[in-house]
Amino acid sequence: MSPDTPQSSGATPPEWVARAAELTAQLNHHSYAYYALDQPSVPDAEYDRLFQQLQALELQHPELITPDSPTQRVGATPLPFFRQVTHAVPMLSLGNGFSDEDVLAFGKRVADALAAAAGANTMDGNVVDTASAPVEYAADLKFDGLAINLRYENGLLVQAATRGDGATGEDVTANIRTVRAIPLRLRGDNIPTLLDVRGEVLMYKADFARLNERQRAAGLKEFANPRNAAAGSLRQLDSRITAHRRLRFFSYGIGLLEGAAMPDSHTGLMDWYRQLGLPVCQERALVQGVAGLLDFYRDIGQRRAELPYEIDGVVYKVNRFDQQQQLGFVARAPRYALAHKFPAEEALTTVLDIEVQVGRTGAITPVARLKPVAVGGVIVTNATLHNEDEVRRKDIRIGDSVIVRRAGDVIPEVVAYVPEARTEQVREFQMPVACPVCGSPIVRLEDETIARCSGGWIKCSAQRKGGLQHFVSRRAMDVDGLGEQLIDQLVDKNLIVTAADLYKLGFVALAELERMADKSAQNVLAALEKSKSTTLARFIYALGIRHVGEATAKELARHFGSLDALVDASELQLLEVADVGPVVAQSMIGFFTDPLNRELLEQLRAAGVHWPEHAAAERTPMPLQGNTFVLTGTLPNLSREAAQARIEAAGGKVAGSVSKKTTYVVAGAEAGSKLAKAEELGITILDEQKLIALLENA
Ligand code: I6G
Repeated sequence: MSPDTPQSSGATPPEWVARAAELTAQLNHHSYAYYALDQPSVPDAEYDRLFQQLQALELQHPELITPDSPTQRVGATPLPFFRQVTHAVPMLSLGNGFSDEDVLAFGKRVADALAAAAGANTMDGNVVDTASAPVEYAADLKFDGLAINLRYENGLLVQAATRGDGATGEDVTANIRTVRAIPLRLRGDNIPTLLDVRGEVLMYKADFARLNERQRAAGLKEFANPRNAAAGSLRQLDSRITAHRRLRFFSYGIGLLEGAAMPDSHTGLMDWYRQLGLPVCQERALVQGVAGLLDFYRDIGQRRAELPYEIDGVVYKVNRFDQQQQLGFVARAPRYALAHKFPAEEALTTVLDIEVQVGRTGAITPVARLKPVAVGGVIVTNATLHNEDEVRRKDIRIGDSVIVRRAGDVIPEVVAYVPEARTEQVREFQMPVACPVCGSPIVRLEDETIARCSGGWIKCSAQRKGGLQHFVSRRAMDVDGLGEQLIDQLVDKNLIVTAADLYKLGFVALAELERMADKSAQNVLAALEKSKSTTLARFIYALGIRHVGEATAKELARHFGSLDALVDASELQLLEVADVGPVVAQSMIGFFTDPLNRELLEQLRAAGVHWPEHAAAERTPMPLQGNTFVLTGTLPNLSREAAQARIEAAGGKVAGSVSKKTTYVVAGAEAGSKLAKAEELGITILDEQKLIALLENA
């Protein structure tokens, strides 16, 4: 009988004991490779297959079950409450810094204190030169998660506790055991008899998005951010729920240690943790002096949005433990460490009103007017509420206290209201029945979430302005210097109605606009002239046809080769294009059969807008057609634009985010969350060399 297929119970055959041990070792190794080394060793399906084999063996022979068996992560029964745990060594908090000056002051305090300590140790007691060698610091990320203490006895995880007030926390062992990133048994030979590992439990952004998707589908409340989701998951009395929440863990500190030698530095400790199989974040650096700290802060700040998890700053620690000891503590924070915070990406403020904005396609977007608040270093006064359903789902009302979020370059959004702060005075938002700009009825089709102004661009100046802004935008006709305020003035003064009118503008009309110097007017005219020489793809995209984004426009240009062929295409011909489905095809037919749009095309061509054309029949075969690429990180030789151009020239598409539809992810140096997601989805990853080989062999 094969040990893979247990058939009967009774005395445990020795080969099954061996097989269970082997499966446990294999599964633990795969988890270690995935979470601690960040190098998945098998696809998820293979892990699941081995896991099921072990489960089957253990079911047949429960005596095979060991406390570190991967099958024993999830407990069967919910806890009645969390027990209190007193930390053997208090869990500290860190002093915070918010500016370069704070870091300089920290660096000076450290250098002075170390110099004084060195002086006290010299025979004559004179303070040594503080400016001699710069202090060596370990710089790490400050994760936006929850601090945890993991206790290992003789290598076995026996307890996990939250930080609580630093002295006493809650026993969350059952939940922590479900976190696959946390080893149930330490690896290697140098196993201490007792070790308290300090670190942070967190949720990756992609896992958070998936969790909220599931919550939404199940009609459950969504979590405001990954930190809340991680906290909510860890504070479950039923560990079976935690097990479905994909939490992660990074180690960064130590409490009690017995039965093994203490490393002599923070970086030494992190290296030892990695050998023990504990996950340690690799986005860290050993730097010299304050200049090194600030470089690290700036580098991480630039890449923050790309990281797969949220951080709220970076942490600096004097690297050598003997120096840490010399520096000691002030209040309950170590004098040898500093948390250098990034400007918060979330802030609390009040909704003063909810108004609606009209977009270029007539889409009506509710926008919260906010009491001004600093978020991510910028003062925010408006935040999008996306659509009417979102306002209802999040139950945001006028007068509410709300959490506002602004991450990277994205438009600020209202995340949630604060229930405890809600008063009787709040008012519900009412979707207007008429467009606030042109007065046309607002309509919402049955199967659409978006309500729209029915005025179209002829009646509605908001749609006109939006359409014109899109027409001149960088990825469309790329007219430099023609910004939102200029377009607003030109439309409001009735100087332009359609995009073709832009090319009829003269110097006098432009120079008479507010805040428009003669030189700027000349520049705008020159930019308009330059924009006349364009590509068919840009031109199609610039028209702002609903559902025709940049990628579809490129596909259409490639497929039809000329504007006339596209304008005259039937629905069936349009459907032949890779990117085009019935909705897009209908939208294009609607656009091109409208006589006003036909006239616009003629006027634009008459104004001199032109592009190279080729006959549809001349199209070359497209070897990478149907393949979607995502580019992440910096490639050694090819710029992002060059890589994209070569992929597209071979018929491939380049998308901005990784999904199940992605065929390849091209990863360069410092690739971030996209690479992690690709690995998670099992998508083929190419480096520059492999990409070039693929292009050349295509
Ligand atoms: O949030 C943290 C990130 C990294 C830390 C931390 C750390 O050390 C590298 N260290 C401590 C002591 C605390 N938080 C409280």
